[in-house]
This record gives sequence, C-alpha cells and structure tokens, in this order.
Amino acid sequence: GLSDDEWNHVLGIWAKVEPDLSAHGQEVIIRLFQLHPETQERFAKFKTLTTIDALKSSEEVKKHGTTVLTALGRILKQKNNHEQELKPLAESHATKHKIPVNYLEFICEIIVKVIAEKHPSDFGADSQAAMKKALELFRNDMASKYKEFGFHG
Ligand code: BLA
Repeated sequence: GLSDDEWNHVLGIWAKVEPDLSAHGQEVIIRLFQLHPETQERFAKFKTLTTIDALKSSEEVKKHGTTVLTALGRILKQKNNHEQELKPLAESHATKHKIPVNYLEFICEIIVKVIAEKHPSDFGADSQAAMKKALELFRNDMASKYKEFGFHG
C-alpha cells in the first residue's frame, strides 16, 4: 500500500486537477485514442470521430473524460478501501466493455503525463511516484476483480 505521506501527495495533486476535471479528462481520452487507436474502436459512439479536430470539438469525448476522472477521483479518495467503488466498475469493464488490463496501463500512464504537463510546479518526483503507485494498486485490483468475473483480458 501507500504511506500516509504518499496518499497526501496523491490527494494533494488531485485537488489541483479537480477544478478543471473535464479539460484533463478530454486531453487524456484524446491522447489515448491518438497513441493507441485500438482503444477508440471500443467505443461505438466515437467511431465517427476520425480526425483530431472532430475529437477536440466533441462534447461526448469531454463528457466521457469527465466520467473517467470522476470515477478515478472517487476511488483515489478511498485510499485503497475502494472495494465498493471498484466492484461495479470492474464488472462493467470485464463483462460489458471487455477492456484488457493493458488498456488500463495505457490510460494510467497518460493520466500521469497529462497531469505533469498541466501542473509542472505542483507534481514533482515524489508526487508522481506516489500517483503511479496508487494507479498501480487500482489496476491490480481491477485485474483481480476481472478474474472473479471470468475475464482474463
Ligand atoms: C465506461 N468507464 C466507463 C464508465 C466509467 C468508467 C465510470 C461508465 C460506467 C460503466 O460503464 O461502468 C471509468 N474508465 C473509467 C476509469 C478509467 C477509464 C476509472 O478509462 C481509467 C482510470 N475503460 C477503461 C479503458 C477504456 C475503457 C482503459 O478503463 C479504453 C478503451 C472503455 N469505459 C470504456 C467504454 C465505456 C466505459 C467503452 C462505455 C462507454 C459508453 O458507451 O458510454
């Protein structure tokens, strides 16, 4: 797990992200689709967004980015006591969306990068390391819940 100090880093930087959650979320989703086009194919509703301009001007992309970061923020705030938040998410991702764990790795890496770019002076090495650790816990728990739901992706 993370130490109190590490959780303080995680929640401290998250407090800087939250006032502009939708811009962060939008950037994360667009970058995910640009760097890993196969992830965009998982979204029936984004199939028509074939250019960067279309992605940037899509309210739906912004909305999904906000959904993602809102859910992630709720999970982080539980400081690893996230069973209640994680279970329905793991269930939908295992049985309905079928999102492989490596896609989760892609998005977590991008989340750290986007925060680092938007908050260069508030997201130092210790905070980044703490955030990476928290995201790793999240992913590991998603992966083990996936197995409980019979998905080995
Ligand atoms: C939908 N993803 C959702 C929803 C939430 C999240 C809360 C809506 C409720 C639900 O269906 O369970 C949450 N998504 C997250 C979180 C992350 C995230 C916390 O990406 C990452 C920290 N889901 C993924 C990844 C993909 C993904 C990596 O975790 C990439 C392909 C896809 N999420 C995905 C899809 C939907 C979804 C396809 C359904 C979207 C829709 O049709 O509305």
